[in-house]
Amino acid sequence: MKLTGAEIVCESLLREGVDVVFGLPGGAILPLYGALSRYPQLRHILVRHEQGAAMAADGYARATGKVGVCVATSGPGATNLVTGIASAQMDSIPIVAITGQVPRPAIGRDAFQECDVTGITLPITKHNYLVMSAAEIAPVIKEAFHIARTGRPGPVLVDIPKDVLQAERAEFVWPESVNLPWYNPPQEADREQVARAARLINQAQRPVILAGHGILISHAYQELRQLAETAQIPVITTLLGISSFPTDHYLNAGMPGMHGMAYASLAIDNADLVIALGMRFDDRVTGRLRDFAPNAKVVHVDIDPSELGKNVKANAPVLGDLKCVLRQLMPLVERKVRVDWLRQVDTLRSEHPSLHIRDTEALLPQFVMQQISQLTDGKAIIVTGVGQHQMWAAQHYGFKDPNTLITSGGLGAMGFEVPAALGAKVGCPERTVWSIAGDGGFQMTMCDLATAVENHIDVKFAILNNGVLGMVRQWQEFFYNKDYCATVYSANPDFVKLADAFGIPGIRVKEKVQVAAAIQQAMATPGPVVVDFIIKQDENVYPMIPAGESVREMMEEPMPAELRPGEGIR
Ligand SMILES: Cc1ncc(C[n+]2csc(CCOP(=O)(O)OP(=O)(O)O)c2C)c(N)n1
Repeated sequence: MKLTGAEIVCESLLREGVDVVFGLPGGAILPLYGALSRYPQLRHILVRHEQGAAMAADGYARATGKVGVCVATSGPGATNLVTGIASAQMDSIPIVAITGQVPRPAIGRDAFQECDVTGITLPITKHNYLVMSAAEIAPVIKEAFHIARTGRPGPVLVDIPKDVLQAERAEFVWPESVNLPWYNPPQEADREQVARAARLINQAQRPVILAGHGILISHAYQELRQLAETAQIPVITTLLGISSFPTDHYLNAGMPGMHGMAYASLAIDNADLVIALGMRFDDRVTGRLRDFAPNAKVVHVDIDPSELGKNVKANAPVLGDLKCVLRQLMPLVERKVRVDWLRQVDTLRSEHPSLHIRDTEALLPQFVMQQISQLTDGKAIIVTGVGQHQMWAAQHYGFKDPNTLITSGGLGAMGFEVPAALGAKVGCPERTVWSIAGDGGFQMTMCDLATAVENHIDVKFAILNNGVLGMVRQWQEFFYNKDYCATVYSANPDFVKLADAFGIPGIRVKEKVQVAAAIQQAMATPGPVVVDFIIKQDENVYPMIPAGESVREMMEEPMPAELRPGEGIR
């Protein structure tokens, strides 16, 4: 029996195991919505802005490990997806975006709501397609999912003209396999490359592991732990690598870089070997490249050949899937006891207590994060926006399980926290999900509170409300002579009343003593809840390595009296 293009899309999504799509309709994509209503197995979650659809698909993908799907109409619908797609590309997240396009005869005529979305998204997708016949839809969708989820994952966009969705019928044939001779993501690594890496690891006196997002993507947590424990190597996790190694493990040496723990950056500075696993030497990690890990040789394992040597030249580059490579590597790695080096890292940790929270009356955001961590036992999924709160969440939440920090690391897109949290909760309904927002980012996508209410998505929305674009304010304080131009939000809405307007509870917290009770109340209340924490406005994130500088220029918070040797104890 012949099906319409729209029906073929639905059948194909079902074959790919899709059970939920995030989207918002419009003219060019309407035929797909006409078909969707006949496919109740495909749950459609109607967002309030297409950026939310892309980011929800991203959150869903990160939380579940499956491909997230978003749908938008042509023109403005498609362009509204762009920030979410770019974020997914930077962070290697598998999503498939399906967009409607104007009918084939109208393409290239500046038709109403026409835009060249394959052109626009070419540099921010792993691959994209303009599908010009109904017969191509099934093979294209099969390929799109395959490309999105394999190798280094990433977003794939499928643009389908309205008449292909609606008017054309074709036989639905689900291909048995994909035929992509040009696309062969590596699995096992070359044995000589692995042997060279093993030799460097065995020879090293002061090695550190820099664990990135690749550990999570390739499910290599056990292998990472085995390597670290066997060779007694401290594990430093990048922002996107957080939760790939338990925070409370004795070998966890924190997060490096611009707002990482001082001891992590200093450990890299002292190391004689950096073992970089599935990370890309982002500038927020390395600072000034010529001063990064000045005494270290480098082993770099990655699945993407373009990452090897891109920012940091490796003495032992290894191309392959991390899980496979670590399994190849382990039999070659010698068991070690490294008393001196681990003691040195411990000394750095006690001399640079980056995670100490000052004992003050003021409501500090670090304290709020620490309380959320304790009251969720480190087992919630934490979805952040971008800014100071993102760094406080990364620093002060004690992540126990893999894939539990969801954040826009590469693109750094404010507004990610609300929709991505919705996607995470839809994907993992059994888990507690906290969205951690700044008052700035929250206002970018808070319209999707309605999506939470309408679809009964039980996310707890914390706002670390400082009344400013905090991270930018901090840069102005440090680097722009305290010229606070355009960073003060003097007319924020009342977020408790706002929650009420959406029909959900809102709790305001102004005092330290109210924090724990508010968190508990939010978690005891079924359904979405907003908690507005009014935090100290001018609190800064420490440590800070200024952009383009090195660990030598790191700004640390002055050591509090209670931690100074010989002081504080009377
Ligand atoms: C979409 C977008 N626009 C601008 C920025 C630049 N930016 C980075 S952090 C930040 C401030 C964030 O403010 P808020 O969400 O209130 O969080 P806070 O830093 O106060 O915790 C801005 C404007 C960005 N990252 N993303």
